[in-house]
Amino acid sequence: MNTEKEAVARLRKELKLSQITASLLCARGLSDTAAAYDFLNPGVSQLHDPFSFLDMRDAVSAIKHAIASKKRICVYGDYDADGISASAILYKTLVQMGGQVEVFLPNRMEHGYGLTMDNVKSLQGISLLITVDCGITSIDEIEQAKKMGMTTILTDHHECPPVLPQADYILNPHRPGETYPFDSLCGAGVAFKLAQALIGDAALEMIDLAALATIADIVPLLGENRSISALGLKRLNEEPNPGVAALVQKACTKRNAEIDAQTVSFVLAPRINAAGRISTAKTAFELLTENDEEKLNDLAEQLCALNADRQQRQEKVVSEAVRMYTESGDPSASIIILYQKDWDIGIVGLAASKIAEAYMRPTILLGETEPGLYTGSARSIPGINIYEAMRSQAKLYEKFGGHAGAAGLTVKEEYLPQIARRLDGYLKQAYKEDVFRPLKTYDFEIVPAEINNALISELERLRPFGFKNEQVELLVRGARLENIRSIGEDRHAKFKISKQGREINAVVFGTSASELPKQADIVGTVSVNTYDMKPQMVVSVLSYEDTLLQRLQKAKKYLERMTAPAVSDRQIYFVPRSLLLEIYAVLKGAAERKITFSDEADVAAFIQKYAPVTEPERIVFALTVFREIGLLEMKKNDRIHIVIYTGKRELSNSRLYKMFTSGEM
Ligand SMILES: [Mn+2]
Repeated sequence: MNTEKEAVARLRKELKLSQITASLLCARGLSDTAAAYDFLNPGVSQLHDPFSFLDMRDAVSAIKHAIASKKRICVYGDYDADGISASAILYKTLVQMGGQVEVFLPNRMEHGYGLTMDNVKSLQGISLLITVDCGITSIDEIEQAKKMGMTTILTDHHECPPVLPQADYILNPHRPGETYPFDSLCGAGVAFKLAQALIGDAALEMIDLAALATIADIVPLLGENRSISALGLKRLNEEPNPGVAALVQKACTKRNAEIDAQTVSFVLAPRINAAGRISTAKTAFELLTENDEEKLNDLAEQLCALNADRQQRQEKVVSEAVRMYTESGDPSASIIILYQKDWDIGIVGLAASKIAEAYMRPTILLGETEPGLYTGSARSIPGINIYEAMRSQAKLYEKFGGHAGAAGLTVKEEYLPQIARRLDGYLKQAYKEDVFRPLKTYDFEIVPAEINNALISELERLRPFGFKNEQVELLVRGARLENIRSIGEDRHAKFKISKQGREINAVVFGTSASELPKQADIVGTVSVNTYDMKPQMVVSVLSYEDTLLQRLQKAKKYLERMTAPAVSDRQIYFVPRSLLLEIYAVLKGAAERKITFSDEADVAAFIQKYAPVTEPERIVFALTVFREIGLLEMKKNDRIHIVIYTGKRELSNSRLYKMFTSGEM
């Protein structure tokens, strides 16, 4: 067995890499030279043979036959960026081949996700039905299509249920016994493989759409997906689909900035998704398939407006969900399940990701679609397979499907409390507690002297970054922060990181100059600043140990200024009644024994020692609540004396406690 060190040395030598890049590749599981080489050189040669799919040859002949005999073909897609891109790829391919093609995109509000019975019944006169990004769970609907005389080709990438629909041909990399060598394609990735099988290299002209969907659908950016996204991003920058180009023009404020995976995730995909979420996916489909410039500009504008609307609706669901959770959620439960009659089912998935991220819990949010029937989305956190977890309760859903990271479901209202309890039980049994804590990770520890443009351009070769191939985060431990200057109306700051006599420029967003410490462990990404072409670090995490007293003072100030608890405040500050009682007992003991303290940190340390609470922020919360209800006074002469007042007190008389719990009273 080779040791890690030997592997790093071998990669350095054989691929002429720096120590840092070679170590990074090994740490990401690419210690084999050939695998590392492929990773660094994504390209057409790494696209697999589409005919490795079990049913590809037969599916291709069925399609060619339908085209030759002038039969009507329906591409049945989906309303998200993946389903829309998949539909666009196949539509363009079939039109190019001379096919009579129509596209059906279900409407989220009217029909819901995927192939539905009513929609299939509406496809009178269709001879060949090809699903993209959906269909793998639609047993009855495929049967119906066949009854109506359709030949059916099912292309999908979702997990396969135990019994598959009796489609004529199935292209799904997850299908049991499938011979295709890569199982993480997105729906548009599968459609792209079909296009390759049908028209060969001409399909490469649509690889930008496949890349867009691959990034938007959050499939791992590894293996073939890495080549698809790298090639597709290159095309997006050089010769993009005209609709995407129009959207970039409207949506991207920075002229001529490179379109990278982050632009796709944060700018393009949300706008394409917005169409299906709150209006009709048709708008986005047209954008990807039209050519008329004027029409494209109009469509791009519509998508930007829909996206603004989507953001607003999302804010509403998020803030209501936060309120419900902080008021009556159980912080010890390992999953958050919330539902409201009027929640927009096009939005709940996005809102669920925000809640999951904020509280580090898998989250399911649902809205009512029919009386007593709820439809919603689950979003997971890293390390938890939500699909597996939810599948353990499959009998309780009307409809269910998804992946490790996200799932969708339809369920009767009466089952929701039971589902919440059972999923909590399942997750507690299946996972260790530490998956519920936020990760603070970095890839490599470095000193400023090692950061230079050569290293940065080597690290660039690991792009595109995204799911399962995250941005490279570097740690500079014990760095001094010098020349701190505020930028952007003091919302952000610029400074120099210095260590061992060498320094580099750094910038931090969302932290003002006055909040920065003199010294910190800094985790961030490195890039070349386009203004001066010098390396700079974009800081993602600044961690520095405040003294206990500093943390207490900060917490006190923060709580004094608070008017409504923010998303994460409950986890940091809130102390429930039972724990308040324990802290109270400890303070009462100190008062009775006439123990005095040198300062507030000394009081906090005493509480930490005798009560089951360690975080200074929570101690400040407890002390503030006691003061507010007139239970406690801390008298300060040269030392602090604790004075406890007796008599009945109501927690509801505490402004702070009430703010965190107003729904429970
Ligand atoms: Mn998909």
